[in-house]
Amino acid sequence: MADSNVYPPGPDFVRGAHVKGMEGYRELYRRAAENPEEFWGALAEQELFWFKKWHHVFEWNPPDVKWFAGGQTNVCYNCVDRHLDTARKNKVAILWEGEPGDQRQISYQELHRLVSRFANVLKGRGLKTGDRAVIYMGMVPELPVALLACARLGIIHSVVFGGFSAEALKARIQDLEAQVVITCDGAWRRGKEVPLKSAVDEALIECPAVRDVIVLRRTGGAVEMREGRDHWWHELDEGASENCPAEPLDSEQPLYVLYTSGTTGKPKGIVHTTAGYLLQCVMTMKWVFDLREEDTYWCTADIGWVTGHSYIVYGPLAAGATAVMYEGAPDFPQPDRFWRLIEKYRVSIFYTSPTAIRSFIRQGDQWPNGHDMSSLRLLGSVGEPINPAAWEWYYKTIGKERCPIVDTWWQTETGAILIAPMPGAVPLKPGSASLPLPGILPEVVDLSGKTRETGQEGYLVIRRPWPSMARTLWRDPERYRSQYWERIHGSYMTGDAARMDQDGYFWILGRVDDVMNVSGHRLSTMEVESALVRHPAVAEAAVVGKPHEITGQAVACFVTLKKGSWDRPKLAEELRKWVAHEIGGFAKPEQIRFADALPKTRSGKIMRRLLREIVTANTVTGDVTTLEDLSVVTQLSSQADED
Ligand code: 7RM
Repeated sequence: MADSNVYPPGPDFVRGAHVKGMEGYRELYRRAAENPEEFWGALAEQELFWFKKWHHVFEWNPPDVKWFAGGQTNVCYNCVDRHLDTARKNKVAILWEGEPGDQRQISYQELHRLVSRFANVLKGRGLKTGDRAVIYMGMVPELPVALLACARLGIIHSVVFGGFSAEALKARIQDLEAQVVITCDGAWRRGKEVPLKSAVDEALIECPAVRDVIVLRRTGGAVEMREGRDHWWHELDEGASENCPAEPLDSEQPLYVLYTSGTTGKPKGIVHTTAGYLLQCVMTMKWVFDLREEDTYWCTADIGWVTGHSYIVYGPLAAGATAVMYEGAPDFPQPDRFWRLIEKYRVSIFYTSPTAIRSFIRQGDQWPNGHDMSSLRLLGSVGEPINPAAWEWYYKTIGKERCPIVDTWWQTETGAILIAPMPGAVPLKPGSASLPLPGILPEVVDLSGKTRETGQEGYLVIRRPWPSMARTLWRDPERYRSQYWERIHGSYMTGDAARMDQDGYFWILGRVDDVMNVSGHRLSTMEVESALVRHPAVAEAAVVGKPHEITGQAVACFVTLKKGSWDRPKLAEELRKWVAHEIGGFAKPEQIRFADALPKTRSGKIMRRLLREIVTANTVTGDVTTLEDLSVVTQLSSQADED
């Protein structure tokens, strides 16, 4: 990762940009650092609608923080209602295309009607502020409608990505004690139906708190509807009134819980609240995406991940954008579906992941080259480090060397982008997320919390609270404190390694904990290990991330078996399917290796470093003096890859 090429912003881009030139960036950054209360207070007043003004900008008693305490607002009101007495009322909010090619254009006014009606449906089921809804749907317009309807009433929503299995869904419904599940009959993916409702049925066998299931008809596939519990969305919606005022809610009212992988087998329920979260989503739409009234903006993430929450739903809508939303796979019916959509809708801002970019590179330049993408003016990347080669390809082949690329570093926990270039101000260096946004104080430190020297690797921490940070973990404030705030006292521990160069640019190097990143999706090694040992044949399992050309990392598993005679190749295939069943298709291991024992220290700890070396280089070079049984390593490395 040499800091070879530097790309300063082009004069045309700078002219129209929200923040112009390095002086513009430095001035904002300085103001936020010197007086955060004044800085964020002024933005909150200017950018959000309030039912009642706050009395304090923030109150910080580590690790507890309150932003805009005493204030009352409503996220849905800010995303929808307040646009209705402006020229945006008939502007398209959501420009949707289904995988089969069906289309919908929903204006802010129409969105208001849809959301109000569905909020009344939820009210009609007896749901109120503080109740919980689990949402398990495909990428259809009713998904943002469901989120916004919950936000309108203060019902805490938790979206479970449609790629998660019934098992994973069940665990989330139970942890949250949700009263309602909102789902679809199915979703379209590569021309096939992903059955969602049947997964809900399977999950609900052990979820007594769920009173109602609301089912949107999307694919028309056959579903079972249980009398008294299951209701069709369209039937409930038919009689619902379009008058449903947004509830004035406390600034710190929980907005949603999003489960993400941590270092244990149990996913963490990240809790985001109302005012601070929304403010930082809106600000980053301007600072990072440089959003203008006339833009057509497209973030290709799934709403099941945090990127979809902040940058398909809440950020763009609060900023009054026209956002493209696409239901299906990028390569359906052909590898040029994304480029076709950019050409068709004249997309100007395009935000995707390095994994997607690398797979486009592999498919060949003829696919993008066959389309007129001259509408593009800004490109974005998120989810994992982007390697300079992929960056250069994105810049040249997609952006035609006209469009800045914003490499955005953030996490489910941070709520919004924290480190990224302001495109009209900050020169780009391929592979670096560049400089922190205003109000963000990142540092690279050693384990004692001491700042590392320029150019040295260390742990990435954030020194001061910011408005969109996670407030706690659902029903586990202790884990929140110890995981994030205790390791380096008083600082937020990101779990990423990084280094800062002589220009103050941050280079993110990846996770330092047992979290893998597969196609930009977070997955814990322990989660996969726990899934494996639930299989009757498995005695012990150890899982590591293996470098992968396209997906960044792939899941590699080391397994020891219980006594018995096993058909190993057959069992390996069965275990791969088993993990997909227990967690979801995206977690399917690439590789299963069998061993008589796993490499352990004398105290019994699995030596993951060795396993990582084995899957990367197929040999072990480092220190093995703490290893109990050296023959294990020989056995593991001599095994040919299963794939
Ligand atoms: C938004 C999101 C978070 C983890 C994070 C990093 C990695 C994300 C970048 C990145 C390098 C980036 N949330 N990560 N963005 N690494 N450069 N621009 O992805 O909670 O699912 O994952 O993803 O390791 O800690 S997430």
